[in-house]
Amino acid sequence: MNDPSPLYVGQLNTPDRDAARREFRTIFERRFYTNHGPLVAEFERRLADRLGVAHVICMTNGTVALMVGASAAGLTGDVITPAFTFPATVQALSFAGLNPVLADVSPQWHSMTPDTARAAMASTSSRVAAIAPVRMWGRFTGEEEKGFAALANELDAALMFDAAHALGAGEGDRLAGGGGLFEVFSFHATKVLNCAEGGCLTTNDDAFAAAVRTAANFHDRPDDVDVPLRINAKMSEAQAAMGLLGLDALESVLEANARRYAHYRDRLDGMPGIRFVDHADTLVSNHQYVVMEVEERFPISQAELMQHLHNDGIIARRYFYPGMHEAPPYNEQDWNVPVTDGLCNRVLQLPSGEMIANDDIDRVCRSIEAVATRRKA
Ligand code: T4K
Repeated sequence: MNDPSPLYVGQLNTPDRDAARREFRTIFERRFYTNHGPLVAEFERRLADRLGVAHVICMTNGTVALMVGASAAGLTGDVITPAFTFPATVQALSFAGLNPVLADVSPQWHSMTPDTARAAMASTSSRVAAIAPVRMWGRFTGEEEKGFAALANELDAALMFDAAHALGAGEGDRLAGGGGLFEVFSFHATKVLNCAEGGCLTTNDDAFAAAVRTAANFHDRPDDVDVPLRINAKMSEAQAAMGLLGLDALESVLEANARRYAHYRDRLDGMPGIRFVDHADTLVSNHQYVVMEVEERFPISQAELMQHLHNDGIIARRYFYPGMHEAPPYNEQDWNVPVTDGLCNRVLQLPSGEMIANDDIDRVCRSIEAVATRRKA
């Protein structure tokens, strides 16, 4: 039998080929490749409409959008942010000159809560300038948002959401995008909306939007305002073309994701030692990730299960490992984040996205089932 092809995590959606050819032909015909071109403007308009926010500012990627947003807000001092996140969250805040203070997360949803953010204040004696929660796995609740807003208000701190996972996710009719001073999204190849690389900042604050537009471009724009620093963070026309094609397909991508997710659940729900992290019963999920915890009672550990899956060509990932509290330079300090510690050794990400058919999901599940019946060593 031929070796089956590897199965990856990440959405890796491809646009309709004919539509892509047409869209890229217009870029070549215009010979207008970057610097606030018409496709970027159209992508920003359509995103603002979809997310229900006043301003969308597209940039090179989500990391840079967070960095530019934090810098344009003119903040200095401490920022409370979770230890359990992709490195980009914390690195971008450091790059913007802020001092990250790492908070623990909820064991159920893996995200920082107003309570864990408050508890993290024990790790700092200086003024907290900002709170930067992550909408982990795309989870969004208005109640938590209110809790963070109240804490930010009490501390006179700015509130910014890393919504890299949350495009199209929400609660009822309200989608992520309009929280705090700003939110940032990622359009990396592995996301539901894919510009190969890309990201955006969303805000309802007109003055702040002007500051971000200025900060994201090195010089000379008619609407420039005063900002502490400027840098080239512009999205190109090629990226915007990918994004527009992705927006056309977004609804069908989300539906297909939900179907794939349901198939995983049908196969693995009830397996002792496996817990899925899914908020779709009560909230709108984009199912960008298929997240599970490998519990203590499962016959082998998360790291061993990952290796077992890799041996079968299933490239599951440990998101996130190590936690940011163990990653340099943040590991120079001791952090009190026991939940994060546990999750780093339990959470596993399974293959998802357009490349994964039901047969592939069956293959992943068979591979997990093959070890699930072993006796624990
Ligand atoms: N905040 C949070 C909470 C985030 O999770 C992220 C990014 C950010 C901020 C920053 O946003 P960006 O600056 O990236 O816009 C991936 C993504 O690169 C990253 O965007 C994402 N989060 C993170 C959770 O996952 P990696 O390095 O772990 O995965 P990567 O790029 O190796 O891709 C996964 C698999 O997909 C690979 O095993 C191979 C396959 N693949 C990947 C690419 C890019 C392909 O087959 N084709 C491809 O083109 O970070």
